[in-house]
Amino acid sequence: MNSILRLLSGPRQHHVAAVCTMLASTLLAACGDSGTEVRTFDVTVQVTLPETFAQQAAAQARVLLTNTERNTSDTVVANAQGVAQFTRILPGTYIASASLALDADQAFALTGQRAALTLNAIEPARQLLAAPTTPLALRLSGSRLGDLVIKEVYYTGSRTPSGGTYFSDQFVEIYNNATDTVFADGLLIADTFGPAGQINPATVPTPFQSTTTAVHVSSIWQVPGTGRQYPIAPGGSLLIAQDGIDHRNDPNGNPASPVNLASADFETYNERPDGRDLDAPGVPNLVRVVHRGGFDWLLPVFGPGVVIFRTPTVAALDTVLVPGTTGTWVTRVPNALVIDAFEALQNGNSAAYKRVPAGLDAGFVFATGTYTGESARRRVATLIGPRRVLRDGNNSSTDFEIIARPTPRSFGTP
Ligand SMILES: [Ca+2]
Ligand SMILES: [Ca+2]
Repeated sequence: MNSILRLLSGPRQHHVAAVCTMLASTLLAACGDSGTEVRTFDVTVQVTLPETFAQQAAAQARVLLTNTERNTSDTVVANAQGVAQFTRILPGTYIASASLALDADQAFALTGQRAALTLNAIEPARQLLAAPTTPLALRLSGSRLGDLVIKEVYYTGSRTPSGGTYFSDQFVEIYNNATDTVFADGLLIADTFGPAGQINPATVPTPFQSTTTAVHVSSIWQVPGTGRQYPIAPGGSLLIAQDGIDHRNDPNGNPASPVNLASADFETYNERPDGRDLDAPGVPNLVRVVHRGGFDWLLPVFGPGVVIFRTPTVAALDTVLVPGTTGTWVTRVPNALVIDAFEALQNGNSAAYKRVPAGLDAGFVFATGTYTGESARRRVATLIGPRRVLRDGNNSSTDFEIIARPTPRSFGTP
């Protein structure tokens, strides 16, 4: 209506202005600077939340319609249906954008994660000469970064039909607990240094317990990729096998093993001259960054600590000699790099053996014994549509439970 006001001040165009004023009040029309009639129109914007959220309408989203020629913006707050209605829009080039800030409680209701979140959406500039026949659609996106969690660690191993021990069927499963795709490229995974409990009378806890700002790890493996090669969808997972075979049916396996890991995303292949670790051809290999220990990435069957972390300079991490040893080395990973941690100890009396700093993981789980086929699985906190949001209180005591059989890629009843 600014153009009409300007016209009203110009006496030469007085009668045109009068006509336009009448039109504006009845037909929602306006006048151009030249005095020719310019129709205004309404623009409807439909704002939706990310597909993985509990509901789709982005109520209370702040929607901006910016005229790029005049550099002016109109703001409308979306209604409960996520609809923002703009009126009396002049023809021109516009950018539609929206934002929505969710506090922790709002985010929890929509995503299952209690953390404040800001969502945004922006559309490329478009010419609007008349009311669009369909609402302009804006899909908000945004998520906390680094929402990968350790979903399951099957570390106890299994018994063979003749009562022997078997641990090549161990696996770690990493889960995308976020609302957006996370790329696993470059992700690092490592096991903590130190015993899981009073394994024998001489066993002592890790000497690194006094270090609360870093975790000390033995071996480090890395997901390959250049940045966007290994997507994990929300609610999806990355399955890392010690050996990527069907342990129940492979001649190198154990008919009594509880798992088939032939479709794992990755395996830890520890290439060595004696060929003791087999390279399953169908399962890609993690990058072996640092390997210290056995013929494969062997997690302690008494209970491992596992961390996932990221750093662009893994080679720059400190290598530390374990006090009291002459040749046992570990790598120091600052807590700040750690995305998630898990800890299992030998039994309920093993708290003194904790290896993961409490700032990363305040507790631990324990199985009933070794080679039991039991697995440690993170509990489901809530369901958002079909997507499970897993509990993430940085405390393995409450976040995890021991289940009777492993459940790779599922949450089935074991
Ligand atoms: Ca292997
Ligand atoms: Ca392989």
